[in-house]
Amino acid sequence: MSQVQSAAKQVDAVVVGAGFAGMYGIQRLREKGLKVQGFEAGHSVGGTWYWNRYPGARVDSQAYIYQYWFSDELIKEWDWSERFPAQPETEKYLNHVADKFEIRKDFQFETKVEAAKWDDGAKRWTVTTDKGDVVSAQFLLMSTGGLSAPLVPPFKHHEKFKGQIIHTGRWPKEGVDFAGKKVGVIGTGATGIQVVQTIAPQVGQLTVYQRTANYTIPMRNPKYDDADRAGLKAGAKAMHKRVNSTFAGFDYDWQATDLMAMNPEAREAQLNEWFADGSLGFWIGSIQGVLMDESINAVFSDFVKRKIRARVHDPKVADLLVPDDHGFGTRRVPLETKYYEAFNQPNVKLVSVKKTPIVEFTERGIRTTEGEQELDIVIFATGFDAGTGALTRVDVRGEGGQSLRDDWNQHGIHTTMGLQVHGYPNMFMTMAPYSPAAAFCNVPTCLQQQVDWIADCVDYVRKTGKQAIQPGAEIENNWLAHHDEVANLTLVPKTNSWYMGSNVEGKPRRLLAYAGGAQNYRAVCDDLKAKQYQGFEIA
Ligand code: NA7
Repeated sequence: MSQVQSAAKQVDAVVVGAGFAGMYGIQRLREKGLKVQGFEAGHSVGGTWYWNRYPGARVDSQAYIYQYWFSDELIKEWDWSERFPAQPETEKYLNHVADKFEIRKDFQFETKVEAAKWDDGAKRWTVTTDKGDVVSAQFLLMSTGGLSAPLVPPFKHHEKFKGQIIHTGRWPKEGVDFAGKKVGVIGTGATGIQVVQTIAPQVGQLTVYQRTANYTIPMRNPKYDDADRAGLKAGAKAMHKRVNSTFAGFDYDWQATDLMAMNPEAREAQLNEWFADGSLGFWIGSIQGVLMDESINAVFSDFVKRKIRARVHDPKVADLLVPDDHGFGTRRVPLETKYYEAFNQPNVKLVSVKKTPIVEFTERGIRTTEGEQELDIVIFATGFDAGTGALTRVDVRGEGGQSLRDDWNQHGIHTTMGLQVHGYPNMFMTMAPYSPAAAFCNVPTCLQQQVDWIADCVDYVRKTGKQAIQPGAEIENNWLAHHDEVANLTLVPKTNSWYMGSNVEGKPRRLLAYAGGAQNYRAVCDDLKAKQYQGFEIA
């Protein structure tokens, strides 16, 4: 053991991040008898649902599939208020879980992990934090979130602006008063859309800076009554089984409908029926051809464009809000509520930064090629360095002192099923690239599956008296080849978005999420476990 390690606090596993996955990681690893130490930068649990407290933040998955399955008692006692709960409710749920299962006692909050270094001799990780902690652990679980490293584009003279600048992913706990204010929102992804539709009725004046128009689906969000809740709770077991068996971890799945064989009226009626569900079911619960076949995709794209256009009064504004450079569903499809109606308000202005780019920030606001707009507050809804950002912002050093950041920069991002990386023994990840969890999944479904697999793998290593496990180079290369093959069967790589890493300058362009289906991914993971991690190096 090195000197650093002997002086360090000794645990079996360090868990980084107290979001959905990290909390469950603590729970599962404890059950396996491990002594765990969690670290979380926020001052409480929640992860995404702690940081993203911007106005309008809300899940796009139905409440009763956006939860933990490990405790029947928890399912029975927790009452969701509506189909798509807002951020405070999900945060409250996660706090309730943390209290009930005493998750907090194993977490140190307001503490950022700065570095994690693998010791080849001791076969342990040394984890250091910004608070001076040094912890030695056999296993490291990086449950750092797939959408948790905020991106702030380098706008010229950003620092000159005298007003307030806020990134949605770092929203102030005390809230923001918009009354009478001139507000600018940059970005119109799932987040920007939620912000705009929520603050449009509150602000003095709103200017929305849009680069790419997105396809959307109107959210249908009924409140649940006691009878709804009782029914959903009674069906929880079946629902759990169902979400584990579908392509994207939702309760809906691809249908066998032959849309293209229908006459135009029947086709329109079918599309309307899917659309009316008011969920992502129109996208990933319709037909798989929407993601695979250009002509089917064009039918969906045309349908949604017509729906958008019909809601916007000014045809020139509608022209800007209708996507013109990609097909439906090839980037994340946000659910919206009265988003388009916001642009019918006289105090809301849409600026296409494709047509009139942002030149610079000024003391008073933002200057585009069209002129200066005075602003009191600028909201950056500019997204995240998805999949990798939270991992590479920590100085992770694997075998031989290899830096994960440099490794991925030099050799491209590589993982085995988003669970481990060759060269980084005993480091496990959730929501990392090349698993469905990275994007194509109802996140809690895939996170729980990943954490279960990780806990079993760790348990296997311990029970067999071994010290370390990592994927071999061959299995990793095979997974990447399979990942690429499946990705290229879809239309997604044709479009730029965080799915492809193209929102981050210099990031290698490759589909972040495994597109072969969450249920198939689960089967591959189960098979690996059954075959005692064949293809992995266990020492
Ligand atoms: P997204 O989906 O990455 O959206 C970010 C938005 O910010 C998007 O409209 C971007 O335009 C825009 N953006 C980014 N940089 C710039 C610059 N420099 N200038 C103008 N506009 C810019 O992030 P979200 O937070 O909305 O959503 C992330 C996920 O969280 C979401 O998919 C859900 O899964 C939950 P672009 O489209 O790149 O042209």
